[in-house]
Amino acid sequence: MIPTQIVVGAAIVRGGSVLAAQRASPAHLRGRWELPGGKVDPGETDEAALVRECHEELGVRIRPIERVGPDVLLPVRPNAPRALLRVWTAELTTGEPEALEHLELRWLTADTLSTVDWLPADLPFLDHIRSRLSGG
Ligand code: DCM
Repeated sequence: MIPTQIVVGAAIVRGGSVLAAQRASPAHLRGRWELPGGKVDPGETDEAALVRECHEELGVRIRPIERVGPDVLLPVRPNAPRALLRVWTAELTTGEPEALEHLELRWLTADTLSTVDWLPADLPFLDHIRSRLSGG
């Protein structure tokens, strides 16, 4: 059986905003926006991967709060395993996010959440995130 690669994303919420990050690479994703995160390593829990990826990409410590939305199938790439995106809301515990691996970071409110060009796999999570930003 071919294993499924799990990819995790963090909806880091502060006040009424969520942090969006603009990808630098690979070339076909450059300029698109995502919830920061990445691949879960073998033997690693989803939450540990979320904490590790946010430290590597943003230089901060976060605390995952709760899973939001479904498992979303990532677009299939040639010769790549099936991959699913899972998202958690999270809060910052230490540090101020820096774009260590991204082109730009932006704090988006419920009203501005749809103003950036999100990766397609992140789109199904936006309504869940918006309702939390609106206090729902
Ligand atoms: N990915 C995504 N949305 C996210 C995070 C990642 O669609 N919020 C995708 C982009 C890559 C794959 O998952 O195709 C692995 O991400 P990374 O390259 O960051 O490890």
